[in-house]
Amino acid sequence: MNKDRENMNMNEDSKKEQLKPFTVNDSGQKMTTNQGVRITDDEHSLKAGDRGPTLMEDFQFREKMTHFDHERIPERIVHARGFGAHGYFQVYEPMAEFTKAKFLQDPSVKTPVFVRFSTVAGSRGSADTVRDVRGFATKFYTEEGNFDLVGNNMPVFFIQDAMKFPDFVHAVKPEPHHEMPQASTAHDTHWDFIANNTESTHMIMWAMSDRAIPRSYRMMEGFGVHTFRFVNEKGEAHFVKFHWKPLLGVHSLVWDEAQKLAGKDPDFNRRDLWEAIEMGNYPEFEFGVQIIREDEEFSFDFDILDPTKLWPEELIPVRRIGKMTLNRNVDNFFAETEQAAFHIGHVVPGIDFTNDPLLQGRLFSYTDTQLSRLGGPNFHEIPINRPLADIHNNQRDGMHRMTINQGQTSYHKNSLNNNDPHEATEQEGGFVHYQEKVEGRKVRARSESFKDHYSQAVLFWNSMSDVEQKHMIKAFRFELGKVQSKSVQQQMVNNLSNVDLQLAQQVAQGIGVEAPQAPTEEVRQGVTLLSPALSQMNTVKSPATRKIAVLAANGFDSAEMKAVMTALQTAGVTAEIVSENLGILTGTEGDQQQVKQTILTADSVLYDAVYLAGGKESIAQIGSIREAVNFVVQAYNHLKTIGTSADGLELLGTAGIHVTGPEAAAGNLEEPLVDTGLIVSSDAADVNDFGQKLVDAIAMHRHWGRELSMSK
Ligand code: HDE
Repeated sequence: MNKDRENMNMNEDSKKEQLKPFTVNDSGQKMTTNQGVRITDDEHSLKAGDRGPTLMEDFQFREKMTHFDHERIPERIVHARGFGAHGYFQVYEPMAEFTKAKFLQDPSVKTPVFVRFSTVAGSRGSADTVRDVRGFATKFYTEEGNFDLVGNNMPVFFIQDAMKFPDFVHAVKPEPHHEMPQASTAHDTHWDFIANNTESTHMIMWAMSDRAIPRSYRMMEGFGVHTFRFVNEKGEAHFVKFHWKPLLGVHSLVWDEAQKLAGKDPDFNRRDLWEAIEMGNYPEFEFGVQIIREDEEFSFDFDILDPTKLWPEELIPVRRIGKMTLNRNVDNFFAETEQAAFHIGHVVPGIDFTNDPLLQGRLFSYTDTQLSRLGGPNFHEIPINRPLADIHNNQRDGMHRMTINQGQTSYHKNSLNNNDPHEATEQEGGFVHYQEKVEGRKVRARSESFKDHYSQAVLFWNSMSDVEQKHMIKAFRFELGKVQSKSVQQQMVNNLSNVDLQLAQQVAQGIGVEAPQAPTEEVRQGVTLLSPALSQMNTVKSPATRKIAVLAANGFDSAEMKAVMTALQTAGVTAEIVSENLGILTGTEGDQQQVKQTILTADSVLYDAVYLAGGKESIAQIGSIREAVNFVVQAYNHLKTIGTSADGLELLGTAGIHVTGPEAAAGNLEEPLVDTGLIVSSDAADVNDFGQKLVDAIAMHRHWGRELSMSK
C-alpha cells in the first residue's frame, strides 16, 4: 500500500473535505465571465443602438447563452428520477473471518458514503410516488477505493440474464408510438412482457405489493439482489447477499394516496428525505449480510445464483454488521446527485463477483452508459465520483480531462520513470480476483436450475397478511384493468394461476376475463414455506419523524393543545398547524400558535395523521370549511390516525366517520369493530393520556382494520 494511503486517516468528513475545493460560494462576490472577467451589465445584450440588432462581438452574451444551451445531459436510461444524500458507514465488529475489505474491519472508522434513491421507469421529472421498484445505490468511499452497492428495494429481479434487460426496459417504458404512459407499468407492453417471460413472476408479485409505494426512502429496505462473494485474507470465499434494514421499519402508502400525492406533491419522497436531514432526523440503515459457505452452494431448493430467488431470512439469517447514517444534503443537485455514476463493478479487495448471469451483464453496462451520459471516459474525475484513495495509472487524455499527469512516461513497463506507477502486491492491498475454477462449453443457454419460476412467487404470496394480499389483488386489477388487449389480460391471469388459483380468479373477475380453473403449468406442489420477514405487518413501528396536521382555528382548547404538542414533540413527531389562513391563532387561555399551512396549500395526503384540535369555537370554524372536513375524511379513508375531542367527533359523524367504523354503525358487524386509529379525547384519562394515545396510534403507521371494515 502506498504511503498516502497509509496516512489517510479516513473520517466521516473526508469526502466533504475532498469536495471543498470544488465548491463555490457567490455571496458577496462580483459577477464574472467564465474567464474571470468582471461584468458590469448582465441585463442587456450589446446592441448597435438601443433599438438596434445585437452585435456578434458580444462575448458576454454568447458565453452565457452557449452555456445555457448545453445545460442538460441525457437522463439515465433507467432510474432517471432520483435523490441523493451524504452520510457515513460504520461496521459493528471486524468481519475478518469472511472478508478482508478494510472498511468492514474497524468499528472506529467512519467511511463516507453517498446514496442515491430512485424510481426506475419514469423520466427525471416524473412523480416520486408512482408504483415502481426503487433504486438504492450506495457509494462507499473506502480507503481502498470506491465500493458501489447498486441495489433496489426489492430482493429479486424481473429477468435472469442481462441479455434480456433492453427488452424488459423497452416493455416497461412508455410505449414507443405515443410515449405513454409516464412512470407507470399499467400498460399493454409491460404486461405482455410479464405474461410471456414467466421468470418475471416472482418479481411482479413484489412490484404489485405495497413495497412499490414506499411511504419514505427512509422506510425502505435495500437489497444487493445478486449473490456476491466475500473473500478473506486467507483467500477463502463465502457467498453473500447484502441488505439494508431501515431503523424506522418498512412502511408504505396506500394506492389512492400515492396517486393523489403524485399531483399534490410530485417531490414527496425527495422532500421527505431532504427535510428529515435538515431537521437532524438522520435516516439510518443497518447493513446486513446473509452468508452461505462455498460447500453449501447446492444445498438449497433454489439456485443461489438465480437473481429471481431470495434467500429466506428464516433459513439464512441476516446478520447486521454495521450502520449507515445519512446526515448531509447535497450542495448542488446536478453536480452531486445527477453526476453520480454508480457501477456494480466498483469493488474493493475482499468483495468479488459470482456467475449470476444478471450480475455479469451489469458489469458491462454501467461504465458504458456513463460514457454517453457524462460525455466521456473521465467521469471518475467528477468530484462526486472521485475515490478518496489516490489514483495512479497510465490512462490519459479524453474529453474533459482534469488531472495533470506529470512526467514523460504513460506506459507500463518503463525504465525512464523507474517503472512507476508500479503494481501492488496482494499484501500491499492489490486486488486479486477470486480464483474460482470455471469450465464449460460456449453455449447460449439457461441453467436447468433456473427454470422454477413459481415456487418463490408462491412463497411471497403465502407470506403476505390478508390486508397485503388484498392490496395486491387490487394492484393487479388496477394495472391489468388499464391493459387494452384482452389476450394479454387473459395470459397474465393464466400465469397467476400458477402462483395461486384464488388470486388468479379474483383478478380475472375484476378485469372481466375468464377465471382459470386450474394452474396452466406443472408447478412444484406443496410449496407452503412461509417467510414472515417478507410481510410489512411484522416490521418496526415507531412514531419518530412522522408528520401530523393540526387542524385548528382561534379558540382552540389551550390545555389540550399544549399536552398534545408536548407528547408529539417528545415522540419526535413533527406537528404543523393547518388553518384557513396563515398567521397567528389564539387559544382559550390566550396562548398562541403559528399557522404553517392553509387548507389550500396543505392536503391530508402530505401527513401521517390529523389532530382536530379541541375547543368549541375552533371546531365550529374548521367545520364550516368544506375542504377542512374533506381533509379529515380523506385521512380517515387513507387509514390514518385521527385525534379529536368529542365535539370534533360529532362533526366527523356528519361526514360519515364513526368511532366504531361505518359497518358497525350500520349494524353489519356482530362485534363492533373498535377503530384503534380514531382517538377521542373524552375516552382518555386526561389530556396527557390523550396525547400519549395519539402518539401510540401514529406509531402503528396505518389502521388496517379500518380498511377491512370499510370495503371488500
Ligand atoms: Fe441497473 N442500470 N441494470 N439494476 N440500476 C442502471 O446505470 C442494468 C439492475 C440499479 O442511482 C443504469 O448509471 C442492467 C438490478 C440502480 O445512478 C444502467 C441490468 C438492480 C440504478 C443499468 C440492470 C439495478 C441502476 C442506468 C440487468 C438492483 C441507478 C443509469 C442486467 C440490484 C443508479 C446508470 C443511480 C442504473 C443497467 C439490473 C439497480 C443502464 C444491464 C438487478 C439502483 O447501466
